[in-house]
Amino acid sequence: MDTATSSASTFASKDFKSDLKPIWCPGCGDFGVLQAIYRALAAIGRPPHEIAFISGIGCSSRIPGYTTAYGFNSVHGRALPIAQGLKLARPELLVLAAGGDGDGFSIGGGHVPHAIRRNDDLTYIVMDNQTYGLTKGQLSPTSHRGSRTVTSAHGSLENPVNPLMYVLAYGASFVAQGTPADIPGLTAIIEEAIRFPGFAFVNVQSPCVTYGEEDQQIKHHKAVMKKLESVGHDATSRIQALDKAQTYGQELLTGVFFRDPNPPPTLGALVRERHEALMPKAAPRERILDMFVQH
Ligand SMILES: Cc1ncc(C[n+]2csc(CCOP(=O)(O)OP(=O)(O)O)c2C)c(N)n1
Ligand code: SF4
Repeated sequence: MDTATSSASTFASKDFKSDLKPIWCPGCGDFGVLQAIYRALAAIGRPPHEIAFISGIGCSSRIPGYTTAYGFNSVHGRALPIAQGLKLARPELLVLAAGGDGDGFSIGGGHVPHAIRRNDDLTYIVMDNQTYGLTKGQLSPTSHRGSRTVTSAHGSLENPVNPLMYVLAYGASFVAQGTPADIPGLTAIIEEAIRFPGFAFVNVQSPCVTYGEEDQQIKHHKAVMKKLESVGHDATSRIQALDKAQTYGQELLTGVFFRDPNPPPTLGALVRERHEALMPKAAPRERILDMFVQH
C-alpha cells in the first residue's frame, strides 16, 4: 500500500460484515472468499470508511455489498477502469476490485493489461468459477475445452484463457492463486496482495455449486491442491512463475506465483512526483479557468 495506514489493527472480521444477507446459492465458493476478505481486512486494520470495493456484474460482483466498505457494483467488465479512476482521485483510499472470470477476462479482458501497465496500487480479486453463474451457466473464458454448458451442449471447442499466464505476461508484479477450500491460505494471500505496493492480482478458484463440474468443487480442491511453497517454487522469478502458471486447468497450485522483489513505482507515486515537480511553475488555481476562456 502506498497510502497512509491507521494505527495498530483494532478491527475484527465482523466489523467488515454488512447487514445484507448474501443471496448466493448455498455452498457457493464466494462465501469462503468473502470470509477470507473479512479476515484479511481485519488484519490490515484500516477502518471500513477508508476502503472502497469496486466490482462489475455477476454473482461474484455482489461481494462489495456484503462488506461495510464503500462499494460500487458497477457495470459488467468495468471494475478496473472505475477502480483506477477512484484510486487516482482519492489515493488515500484502500481500493479493491473484484468480479468473475467472465467479468474480468471476457468483456473486461481489455482493461486488465492497462491496469497492469499503469500499476496503480490496487488489489484485483477474480472469483474464477469457469462459468457465467449469474446468467445461468453459459460458457466462460476460463471454461475448459469440452465443457458442456447451456451454450455448448456438445462440448466447448475453445481453449480457455489462462488468467495467471495472462497477467504474468503483461508484467503484473504480484500474482497469486487461492481457493476457499483453504480459507487461512486464501486470507494470507489476500492480505499480502493488499499490502503489496502496486497492482496485485489474486485468482481464486471459487466453485459454482449450481453450474460447475464435480472436479471444480471444494471437496476436489481439498484433495488435489498443492501449495507452491511445498514444491520449491521461487516466487521472485517471473520465469518460474510462468512455468508453474502453465499448469492452470490441470493442477491446483496455490500461493504466490510471483512477487516482484523490486516493485516498480506505482502510478500514484509517479503522479505525485510529477505534480511536485510542476507545481512551482503552475498557474494559480483561480487563474486556470481564465486561461481557457476566449476574450
Ligand atoms: C454489458 C453486459 N453484457 C452482458 C451482461 C449479462 N451478464 C451479466 S453477469 C454476466 C456473466 C457473469 O459471469 P462472471 O462474470 O464470470 O461472474 P459469476 O456470475 O460467474 O460470478 C453476463 C454475461 C451484462 N450485465 N452487461
Ligand atoms: S450460480 Fe454459481 S456462482 Fe452464482 S451464486 Fe450460485 S453457486 Fe455461486
